[in-house]
Amino acid sequence: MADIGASCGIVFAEDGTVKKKPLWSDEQAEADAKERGVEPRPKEIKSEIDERGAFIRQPNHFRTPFGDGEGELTAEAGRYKLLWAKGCHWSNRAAIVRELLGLQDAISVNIVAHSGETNKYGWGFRNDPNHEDPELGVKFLSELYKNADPDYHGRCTVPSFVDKTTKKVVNNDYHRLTNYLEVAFRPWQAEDAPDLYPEELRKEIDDFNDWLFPNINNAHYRMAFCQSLIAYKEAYDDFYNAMNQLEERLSKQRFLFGDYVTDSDIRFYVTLVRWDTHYYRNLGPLTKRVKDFENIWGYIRDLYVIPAFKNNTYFRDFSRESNQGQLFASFNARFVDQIDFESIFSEPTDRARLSKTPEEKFRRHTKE
Ligand SMILES: N[C@@H](CCC(=O)N[C@@H](CS)C(=O)NCC(=O)O)C(=O)O
Repeated sequence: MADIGASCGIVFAEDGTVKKKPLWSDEQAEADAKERGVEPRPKEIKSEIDERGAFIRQPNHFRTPFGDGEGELTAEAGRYKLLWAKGCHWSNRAAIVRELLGLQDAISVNIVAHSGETNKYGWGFRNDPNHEDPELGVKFLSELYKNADPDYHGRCTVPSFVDKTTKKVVNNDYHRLTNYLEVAFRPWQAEDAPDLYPEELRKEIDDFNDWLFPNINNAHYRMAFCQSLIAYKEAYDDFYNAMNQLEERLSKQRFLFGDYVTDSDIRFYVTLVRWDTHYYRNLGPLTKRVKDFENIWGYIRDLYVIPAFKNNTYFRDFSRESNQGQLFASFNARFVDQIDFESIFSEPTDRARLSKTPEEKFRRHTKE
């Protein structure tokens, strides 16, 4: 694993010690933004709240699919770059899938982080020399959105799939992005790449993912951004009802669709690993930790130890918090470096007993 540059601007060595602190002060970010005509990021608690105080997420703006149809994007090796952020589970999905499928040579990658100290201008290339993506020559993610649509005024979000030839975001549709990597980018996958989206299961997986989105994936945001207790309670109940159902489902089978990891498992995993470590801080008292769901907790560990999952799960980066000067510093602000996340999540599980192929977590494509 290379340097794990934190979105808070600190870079940690493998052993957790601080190596260096790249500076991107607010003053510098302000000057960079001015030079590039970049506007401040809009705030979701202003523009994405309905009359009941509930959080209504902005729609994804760039949704042209990858495929062979007219007007569709052409899958190609060497042309696209995936931009994602360590804290962001929407984009973490694509980072895991890219690696699971062996698409590292076909699709390049970079990790964005807060611009300046206060992120006034949204995601930027904080961890790169001169705060500039070396392949794209931009400092802020919003430059790539503006290149693609000068009239775009929403939040500029990850995942962003960027065409390096035009320096435009071509797709930010996290609902489908992993499916494009799984299907349209099949020719560039590793020879023994797993089949995460088997053809005969696609309808079932899509339906399941549509259910997972409001009840699990977006539940934290519904709870954390909402501005009324009624909306909070709705999201809270949806989350725990869904967790109870999934706990039951995973008592009988190793993964969500049986013996092999599918696209849905990645979507569930990226939300779950952030719950007890990161999300809980913005929520009120909780019924249960994720760790208290016996089957789900074993299931997360079974996934975590797969290298593509582990390599793209940056616990310390997304759990870190600094709240100096306040009377009570948060638990994570005080203890994040003393928590051995990696060991906790690597504790052995007995989940293999549920599978007819205990040694194999993936269904492989049949040879054509
Ligand atoms: N594209 C979706 C979801 C992706 C998303 O919200 N990503 C977050 C990180 S988890 C992001 O990039 N936020 C940047 C910002 O709001 O400035 C949206 O527009 O709501």
